[in-house]
Amino acid sequence: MELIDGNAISQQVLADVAAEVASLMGEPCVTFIRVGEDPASVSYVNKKQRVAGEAGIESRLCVLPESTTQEELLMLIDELNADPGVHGILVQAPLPAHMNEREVFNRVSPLKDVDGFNAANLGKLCQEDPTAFVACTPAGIIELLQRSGVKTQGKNVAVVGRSLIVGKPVSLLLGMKGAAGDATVTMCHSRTQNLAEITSQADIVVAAIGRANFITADMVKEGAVVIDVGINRVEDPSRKRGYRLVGDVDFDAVAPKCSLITPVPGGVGPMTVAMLMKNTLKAFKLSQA
Ligand code: L34
Repeated sequence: MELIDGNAISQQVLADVAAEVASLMGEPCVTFIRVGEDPASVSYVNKKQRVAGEAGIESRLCVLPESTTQEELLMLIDELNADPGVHGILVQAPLPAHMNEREVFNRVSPLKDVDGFNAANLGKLCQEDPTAFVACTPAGIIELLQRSGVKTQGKNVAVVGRSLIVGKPVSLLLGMKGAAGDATVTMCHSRTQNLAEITSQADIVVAAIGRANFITADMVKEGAVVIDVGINRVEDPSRKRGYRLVGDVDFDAVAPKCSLITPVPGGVGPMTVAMLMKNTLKAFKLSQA
């Protein structure tokens, strides 16, 4: 068993981005919108701002109170859409329950949609249009597999989870024509019958269901590649923060069966952040074109 080191691979991606940013005339700028004080969102957005700075990308942060109305949020997005100094816009999810996430994601200009969550970019992704912005976590998973030398062509992949942010787009990407795709993908979810039967036949398992330790050893075949997208907080009084992060995979039991597996933390998470910088660079270049 070998670990896929997401921290190390994300550093490679970021070094490439930083080198290209340094050669540009002008500085790419990404603007984050965070609504409310969800602790995970606070920490992810902070991390994204720190990494942006390291890559030579300017970042701005708009924090809105939990009580913000949908209309107020949409107005802010309209302003940022119209601001030529802002190349990328990211509205951190989850939004408060009174908001309509789909409407919010669709309001971001498709040319500034560095999250790849709006309908135009998802449509382009279906069309296999290379100008599409691809959501950062799915794009990061593809990059991890590529840079770890995992061949996907003709492989059976079980994606567990069907979310807009991970399950659906990563299934599309892995099934797409080309060297990073050409897999046979089964997208599984909470209503799937014989889930263990499907995952045990998979050469590659992508776990994105958001339930701690959901994928157990009996569900994975010997020699499989396992990508754990889960980031679940489990109470742990022995830690400073009072919790620790675990994935959707029962790591200790599953890892010995795998040829390659991503840890949590240090797997997919850092790749999400790195791919955001790559998308921001792409948005900057689009704005200059
Ligand atoms: N709009 N909302 C929008 N875009 C996104 O791409 C996200 N996501 C998800 C939540 N909401 C979003 C993120 O940024 C999840 N996510 C994210 C970002 C970074 C990390 C994990 C999830 C990450 O860096 N994880 C580290 C550990 C961080 C820690 O210690 O808390 C890791 O090593 O996994």
